[in-house]
Amino acid sequence: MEIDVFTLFPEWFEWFRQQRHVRTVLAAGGRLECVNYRDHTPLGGGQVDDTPFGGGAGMVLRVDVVDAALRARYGIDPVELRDRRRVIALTPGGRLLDDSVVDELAAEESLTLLCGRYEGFDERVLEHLASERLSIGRYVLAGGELAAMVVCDAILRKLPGALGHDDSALEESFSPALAGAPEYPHYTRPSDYRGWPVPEVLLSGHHANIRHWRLEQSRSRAEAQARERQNRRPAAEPGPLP
Ligand code: 6GU
Repeated sequence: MEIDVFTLFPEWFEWFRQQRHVRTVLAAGGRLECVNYRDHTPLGGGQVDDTPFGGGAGMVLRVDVVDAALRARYGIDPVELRDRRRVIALTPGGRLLDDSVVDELAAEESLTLLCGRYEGFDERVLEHLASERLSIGRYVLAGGELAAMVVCDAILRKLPGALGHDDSALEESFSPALAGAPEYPHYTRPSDYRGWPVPEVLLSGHHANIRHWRLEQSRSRAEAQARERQNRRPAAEPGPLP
C-alpha cells in the first residue's frame, strides 16, 4: 500500500508514522508520504489560498496550487491522473467513511489523499482534480489532516501484519464476519475485580459455548444500537435554507 497525503502540515504526520502499527506496515514495504502544497505553489510568497469570490469568511485552497502539486508529484496532468489512481479529497460533504469503505480502500495499491484547510477547496479541485470526496462524519474539522490520519489508520491496521495477529482485524466491530454488528465484549485478568465478575462462560474453556455467547452478545448490541438510532431524531435531512 502506498499512500500520498497532500497537506500544508506534513509535520503532523511524523507523529502518526511513528505509531507501531504504522511503522510495521511501512517496514513491510508500505509507503506513507506527504507532499506539501506550499512546496509546489506557482504563486509568490508561498501563497496557497485566497479569499472567496462572492465574499464571505475564511480562505479557500486554490485550484492552481493543488493542480501544480499533483502535477509535480506524478508528472502527468491531474485530470488524467484521477482516471488511473484514486485521488480522494477529504471534505465534510463527502461520502461517509465506514468499515466497507475502509475495506474497499485497503484493497487499492495506491491512494492519494488531499487535505483542505481554511474554508476548504476551490470547488474545481473537487470537480476536476479529485476522483471522489470522503468525509469521516457529520461534523466539521478545521482541516482534512486529522481525517486523513483516521482514514490511514483504519486502512493500515487492516493490512497483513499490522496488528501482529492476523485474526485481530477479522472479527471486529462492523466486519462482515460479525454481519456488520459491533464487536462482542472482551475481558482479561483479574477474573473478579471489586465484585465485577467476568462472565462465567469465558472461564469455562468450552469453545463452542464461548463462540455462541460472543455472537449472541454481538447480535444483541446490534439490536440495541438499532433501537437507539430509531429513538433518536432522524439525522437532520437538509431543510430549506434560511
Ligand atoms: Cl474529511 N474534513 C473536514 N475538514 N471536516 C470533516 C471531515 C473532513 N470529515 C468530517 N468532518
